[in-house]
Amino acid sequence: MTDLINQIRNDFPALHQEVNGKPLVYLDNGATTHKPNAVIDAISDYYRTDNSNVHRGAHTLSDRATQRFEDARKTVQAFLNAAKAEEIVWTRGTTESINIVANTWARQNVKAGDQILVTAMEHHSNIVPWQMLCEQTGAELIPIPVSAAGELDMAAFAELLNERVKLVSVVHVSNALGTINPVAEIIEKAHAVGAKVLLDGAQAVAHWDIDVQALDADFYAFSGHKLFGPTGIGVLYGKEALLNAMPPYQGGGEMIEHVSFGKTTYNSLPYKFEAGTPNIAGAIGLAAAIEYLNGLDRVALAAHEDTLLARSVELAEQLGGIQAVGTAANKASVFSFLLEGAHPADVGTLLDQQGIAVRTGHHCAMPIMDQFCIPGTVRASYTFYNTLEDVETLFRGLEKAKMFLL
Ligand code: C6P
Repeated sequence: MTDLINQIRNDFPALHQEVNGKPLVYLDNGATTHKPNAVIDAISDYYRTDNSNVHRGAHTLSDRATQRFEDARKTVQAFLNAAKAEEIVWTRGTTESINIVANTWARQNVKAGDQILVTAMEHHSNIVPWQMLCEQTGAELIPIPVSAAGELDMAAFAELLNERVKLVSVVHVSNALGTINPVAEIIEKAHAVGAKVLLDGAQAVAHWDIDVQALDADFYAFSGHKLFGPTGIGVLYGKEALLNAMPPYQGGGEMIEHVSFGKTTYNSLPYKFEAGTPNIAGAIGLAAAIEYLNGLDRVALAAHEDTLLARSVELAEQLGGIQAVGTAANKASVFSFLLEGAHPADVGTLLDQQGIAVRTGHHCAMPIMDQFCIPGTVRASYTFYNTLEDVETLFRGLEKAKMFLL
C-alpha cells in the first residue's frame, strides 16, 4: 500500500512543498482536496486549445468546447449512476445545488404547515436555505436529534415522520463529525410517508462511488473541489420527473427556448437550470478528476483511509488529553477533536507552524457544536493520499502543542 500511496502522491504537485520550513502535511481535505496533474492539465489544455462558449457558436472551437462540456456531464452521470445525463445539473457547488432545490422544488411543493426534516449535524448550507424557505412559506424546519456519539437517532426520525413532512434533507457524511448516515434507510422511510429526500454528498463523494438509483435519492448535491476537481463547479442530481416539474432557478441566456415580451418558454433539461455561460473549464476539470479516480482502486483506498482513522484513535489514546468529537460506529476518515485545556484555534496555529494543515472552528456546523457545548474542534480530514506517517506527524505536532499550551 505504501508504494501505491507514494505513487499517487506524485500525481498531486501541491503536496510536495514546505510550509513554514517543514514538509507540508495536508489534513484539511474536508475543506478542499488538492488536484492531481490530470485535472490541472485538463483545465490548462482546455484554455490553450478549445476555449470557446458552449451551445452557441457556429464554429469549430465552440463545437469542441460543447463536446467536452457535455462529455463531462456524461462522466458525472456514470459516476453517480444516474439514469440520464439530463439529470445532471451543473452548479457552483453543494451550496448552490441545495439553494436551487429550496428556491424551485420547495417553493412549489412546500406550504404553510408542512415540515422539512434535516439532522442536527447539518452544515449551514443544509440549514439556512430551509430556514429562509420556512420564513417565507410558514413551513416548519425540524432537526432529527443526534446522540452524544454523533449518531442519528433513527427511532426519533421514525417518530417525526408523518404526511406533513415534504422533504428530508440529510448530510450523507458529516463534515464536523465524520458520521456516515444510514441514508438508504432514511430514504426508504421518508418515501413511505411520501416525502422526497435530498442528500448532501459534499463529504461522501471523495470516499466511495455513489449510486443514486440504488439509493433511490430524489436529489444529490456535491462540490467538485472536494472531489479533487476545481472550485466553482458542483452538481445537482435530480430525478428527471422532479426536475421537469420544477420551475427554473435563474433567468437569462441558455435556460430559455423562446423569449418574447408576450411569453417566454424555457429550455429542456438540464439547461433550464443553467442560465448564463457556465463554468466550462470547471466541468472539464471535474470530469478529469472523476476519470482519474476511475483509474484507482477506490475500495482499497477507502480501506487505507480507515486505517488512518484507526491509527489516529490509537495515537490519541497514547497521547492522552484528547477528546474525540464524533465517535459514531460508522465513520469516514475525519478525526475531529479537542486538546483538553487548549483552544482549537491555538492548536491549529501551532500545528501550522509545523507544516501541518488542519481546520479549526465550528466547521459551518454551529448547531451540533452548540449541542456539544463546545466552540469548535480541531479537524484532521484524511483522504487517500495521506499516509500513516502524516498521522504520526500530526500526533508529534500535538505533543509539542500540548507542551507549549498546557
Ligand atoms: N464544508 C468544510 O471544511 P461548498 O462550500 O458549497 O463547496 O460546500 C458546502 C458544504 C456542504 N455540506 C457539507 C457537508 C460540507 O462539508 C460543505 C463544505 C467545508 O467542512 C467548508 S465549510
